[in-house]
Amino acid sequence: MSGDLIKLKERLKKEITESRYEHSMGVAYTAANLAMKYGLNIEKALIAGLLHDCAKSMEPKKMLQLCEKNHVEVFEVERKNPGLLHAKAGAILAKEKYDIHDTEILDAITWHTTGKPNMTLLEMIVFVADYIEPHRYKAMNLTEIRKEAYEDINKATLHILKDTIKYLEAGKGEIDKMTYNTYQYYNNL
Ligand code: DGI
Ligand code: FE
Ligand code: FE
Repeated sequence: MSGDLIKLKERLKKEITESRYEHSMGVAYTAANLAMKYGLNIEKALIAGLLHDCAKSMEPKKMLQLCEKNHVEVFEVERKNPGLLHAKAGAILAKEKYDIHDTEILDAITWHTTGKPNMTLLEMIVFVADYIEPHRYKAMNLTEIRKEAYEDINKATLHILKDTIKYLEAGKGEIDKMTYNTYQYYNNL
Protein backbone atom coordinates (compact mmCIF):
# COMPACT_ATOMS: atom_id res chain seq x y z
CA MET A 1 0.00 0.00 0.00
CA SER A 2 1.42 3.39 -0.93
CA GLY A 3 2.28 5.98 1.72
CA ASP A 4 -0.59 8.14 0.51
CA LEU A 5 -3.06 5.38 1.19
CA ILE A 6 -1.69 4.80 4.68
CA LYS A 7 -2.06 8.52 5.45
CA LEU A 8 -5.61 8.44 4.10
CA LYS A 9 -6.44 5.55 6.42
CA GLU A 10 -4.98 7.30 9.45
CA ARG A 11 -6.99 10.44 8.76
CA LEU A 12 -10.22 8.57 8.10
CA LYS A 13 -9.87 6.59 11.33
CA LYS A 14 -10.18 9.78 13.37
CA GLU A 15 -13.42 10.81 11.66
CA ILE A 16 -15.65 7.74 11.85
CA THR A 17 -16.54 5.08 14.44
CA GLU A 18 -14.38 2.00 14.84
CA SER A 19 -17.00 -0.34 13.34
CA ARG A 20 -17.53 2.04 10.41
CA TYR A 21 -13.77 2.12 9.88
CA GLU A 22 -13.61 -1.69 9.86
CA HIS A 23 -16.50 -1.71 7.35
CA SER A 24 -14.66 0.82 5.17
CA MET A 25 -11.52 -1.34 5.19
CA GLY A 26 -13.70 -4.31 4.23
CA VAL A 27 -15.18 -2.35 1.33
CA ALA A 28 -11.72 -1.15 0.23
CA TYR A 29 -10.26 -4.66 0.04
CA THR A 30 -13.39 -6.20 -1.46
CA ALA A 31 -13.47 -3.46 -4.11
CA ALA A 32 -9.76 -4.08 -4.78
CA ASN A 33 -10.51 -7.78 -5.23
CA LEU A 34 -13.32 -7.06 -7.66
CA ALA A 35 -10.99 -4.67 -9.50
CA MET A 36 -8.50 -7.55 -9.90
CA LYS A 37 -11.25 -9.78 -11.22
CA TYR A 38 -12.66 -7.21 -13.66
CA GLY A 39 -9.41 -5.54 -14.73
CA LEU A 40 -9.72 -2.16 -13.10
CA ASN A 41 -7.18 0.11 -11.39
CA ILE A 42 -6.70 -1.37 -7.91
CA GLU A 43 -5.65 1.86 -6.22
CA LYS A 44 -8.77 3.68 -7.41
CA ALA A 45 -10.93 0.89 -6.00
CA LEU A 46 -9.06 1.02 -2.67
CA ILE A 47 -9.43 4.79 -2.32
CA ALA A 48 -13.11 4.80 -3.30
CA GLY A 49 -13.84 1.93 -0.91
CA LEU A 50 -11.90 3.50 1.92
CA LEU A 51 -13.65 6.88 1.63
CA HIS A 52 -17.17 5.89 0.51
CA ASP A 53 -18.64 6.39 4.03
CA CYS A 54 -16.31 9.21 5.16
CA ALA A 55 -19.31 11.49 5.86
CA LYS A 56 -21.21 8.85 7.85
CA SER A 57 -20.61 10.52 11.24
CA MET A 58 -21.71 13.98 10.12
CA GLU A 59 -24.94 15.45 11.43
CA PRO A 60 -27.72 15.74 8.82
CA LYS A 61 -27.73 19.52 9.19
CA LYS A 62 -23.99 19.68 8.52
CA MET A 63 -24.35 17.42 5.47
CA LEU A 64 -27.08 19.70 4.09
CA GLN A 65 -24.94 22.78 4.67
CA LEU A 66 -21.97 21.12 2.99
CA CYS A 67 -24.06 20.26 -0.09
CA GLU A 68 -25.55 23.75 -0.27
CA LYS A 69 -22.16 25.40 0.06
CA ASN A 70 -20.84 23.30 -2.81
CA HIS A 71 -23.91 23.80 -5.02
CA VAL A 72 -24.78 20.11 -4.96
CA GLU A 73 -28.51 19.66 -5.42
CA VAL A 74 -30.33 17.90 -2.57
CA PHE A 75 -33.68 16.27 -3.33
CA GLU A 76 -36.71 16.09 -1.05
CA VAL A 77 -36.22 12.37 -0.46
CA GLU A 78 -32.65 13.03 0.74
CA ARG A 79 -33.82 15.81 3.04
CA LYS A 80 -36.38 13.49 4.60
CA ASN A 81 -34.06 10.48 4.75
CA PRO A 82 -30.66 11.81 5.80
CA GLY A 83 -29.32 8.24 5.63
CA LEU A 84 -29.11 8.89 1.91
CA LEU A 85 -27.19 12.15 2.19
CA HIS A 86 -23.84 10.77 3.36
CA ALA A 87 -23.13 9.68 -0.21
CA LYS A 88 -23.21 13.18 -1.74
CA ALA A 89 -21.66 14.72 1.36
CA GLY A 90 -18.96 12.04 1.29
CA ALA A 91 -17.93 12.92 -2.26
CA ILE A 92 -17.56 16.58 -1.26
CA LEU A 93 -15.52 15.66 1.84
CA ALA A 94 -13.32 13.29 -0.16
CA LYS A 95 -12.44 16.21 -2.40
CA GLU A 96 -12.16 19.00 0.17
CA LYS A 97 -10.76 17.18 3.15
CA TYR A 98 -8.95 14.17 1.69
CA ASP A 99 -7.74 15.90 -1.45
CA ILE A 100 -9.08 13.33 -3.91
CA HIS A 101 -9.79 14.96 -7.26
CA ASP A 102 -10.30 11.91 -9.46
CA THR A 103 -13.89 12.33 -10.67
CA GLU A 104 -14.32 8.60 -11.22
CA ILE A 105 -13.60 8.00 -7.54
CA LEU A 106 -15.81 10.91 -6.45
CA ASP A 107 -18.69 9.64 -8.61
CA ALA A 108 -18.35 6.15 -7.12
CA ILE A 109 -18.77 7.72 -3.66
CA THR A 110 -21.74 9.84 -4.81
CA TRP A 111 -23.67 6.84 -6.14
CA HIS A 112 -22.71 4.15 -3.62
CA THR A 113 -26.05 4.09 -1.78
CA THR A 114 -28.69 4.24 -4.52
CA GLY A 115 -26.61 3.24 -7.49
CA LYS A 116 -27.56 4.83 -10.79
CA PRO A 117 -28.50 3.57 -14.25
CA ASN A 118 -25.56 2.62 -16.44
CA MET A 119 -22.89 2.77 -13.73
CA THR A 120 -19.20 2.73 -14.57
CA LEU A 121 -17.35 -0.40 -13.52
CA LEU A 122 -15.81 1.45 -10.56
CA GLU A 123 -19.22 2.72 -9.43
CA MET A 124 -20.63 -0.80 -9.66
CA ILE A 125 -17.68 -2.31 -7.82
CA VAL A 126 -18.05 0.07 -4.88
CA PHE A 127 -21.83 -0.39 -4.84
CA VAL A 128 -21.45 -4.17 -4.70
CA ALA A 129 -18.45 -4.19 -2.32
CA ASP A 130 -20.40 -2.04 0.15
CA TYR A 131 -23.08 -4.75 0.32
CA ILE A 132 -20.93 -7.89 0.36
CA GLU A 133 -17.80 -6.94 2.36
CA PRO A 134 -16.93 -9.61 4.96
CA HIS A 135 -18.29 -7.76 8.03
CA ARG A 136 -21.82 -7.65 6.59
CA TYR A 137 -24.13 -10.36 7.85
CA LYS A 138 -27.69 -9.06 8.15
CA ALA A 139 -28.91 -8.89 4.55
CA MET A 140 -30.76 -11.78 2.97
CA ASN A 141 -29.16 -13.85 0.20
CA LEU A 142 -25.63 -12.66 1.06
CA THR A 143 -23.98 -15.99 0.24
CA GLU A 144 -25.57 -16.04 -3.19
CA ILE A 145 -24.87 -12.37 -3.94
CA ARG A 146 -21.20 -12.75 -2.88
CA LYS A 147 -20.85 -15.56 -5.40
CA GLU A 148 -22.65 -13.61 -8.12
CA ALA A 149 -20.35 -10.62 -7.61
CA TYR A 150 -17.43 -12.64 -8.99
CA GLU A 151 -19.44 -14.39 -11.71
CA ASP A 152 -21.60 -11.62 -13.14
CA ILE A 153 -21.42 -8.20 -11.51
CA ASN A 154 -24.55 -6.92 -13.33
CA LYS A 155 -26.50 -9.80 -11.84
CA ALA A 156 -25.16 -9.08 -8.33
CA THR A 157 -26.05 -5.39 -8.76
CA LEU A 158 -29.62 -6.24 -9.77
CA HIS A 159 -29.95 -8.72 -6.91
CA ILE A 160 -28.80 -6.10 -4.36
CA LEU A 161 -31.27 -3.53 -5.72
CA LYS A 162 -34.12 -6.03 -5.68
CA ASP A 163 -33.41 -7.03 -2.06
CA THR A 164 -32.88 -3.42 -0.94
CA ILE A 165 -36.25 -2.37 -2.41
CA LYS A 166 -37.89 -5.39 -0.78
CA TYR A 167 -36.30 -4.45 2.55
CA LEU A 168 -37.35 -0.80 2.27
CA GLU A 169 -40.90 -1.71 1.24
CA ALA A 170 -41.25 -4.01 4.26
CA GLY A 171 -40.06 -1.26 6.61
CA LYS A 172 -40.78 2.42 6.53
CA GLY A 173 -37.93 3.51 4.31
CA GLU A 174 -39.02 5.81 1.52
CA ILE A 175 -37.52 4.61 -1.74
CA ASP A 176 -35.40 7.09 -3.65
CA LYS A 177 -36.42 7.39 -7.30
CA MET A 178 -32.79 6.79 -8.17
CA THR A 179 -32.91 3.36 -6.47
CA TYR A 180 -35.97 2.42 -8.55
CA ASN A 181 -34.46 3.78 -11.75
CA THR A 182 -31.28 1.82 -11.13
CA TYR A 183 -33.27 -1.33 -10.45
CA GLN A 184 -35.24 -0.88 -13.66
CA TYR A 185 -32.11 -0.26 -15.71
CA TYR A 186 -30.37 -3.44 -14.52
CA ASN A 187 -33.59 -5.43 -14.77
CA ASN A 188 -33.90 -4.51 -18.44
CA LEU A 189 -30.31 -5.28 -19.42
O1 DGI B 1 -23.61 3.44 4.54
P1 DGI B 1 -23.80 1.96 4.60
O2 DGI B 1 -24.65 1.51 5.75
O3 DGI B 1 -22.52 1.20 4.55
O4 DGI B 1 -24.56 1.50 3.27
P2 DGI B 1 -25.42 2.42 2.27
O5 DGI B 1 -24.71 3.66 1.96
O6 DGI B 1 -25.80 1.54 1.13
O7 DGI B 1 -26.67 2.77 3.11
C1 DGI B 1 -27.44 1.71 3.49
C2 DGI B 1 -28.80 2.19 3.86
O8 DGI B 1 -29.32 2.97 2.81
C3 DGI B 1 -29.70 0.99 4.05
O9 DGI B 1 -30.31 1.08 5.32
C4 DGI B 1 -30.68 1.10 2.94
C5 DGI B 1 -30.63 2.58 2.63
N1 DGI B 1 -31.09 2.87 1.26
C6 DGI B 1 -30.65 2.42 0.07
N2 DGI B 1 -31.45 2.86 -0.92
C7 DGI B 1 -32.39 3.62 -0.31
C8 DGI B 1 -32.15 3.65 1.07
N3 DGI B 1 -32.90 4.32 1.98
C9 DGI B 1 -33.95 4.99 1.50
N4 DGI B 1 -34.73 5.67 2.34
N5 DGI B 1 -34.25 5.01 0.16
C10 DGI B 1 -33.52 4.35 -0.77
O10 DGI B 1 -33.85 4.38 -1.96
FE1 FE C 1 -22.85 4.33 2.79
FE1 FE D 1 -20.79 1.56 3.44
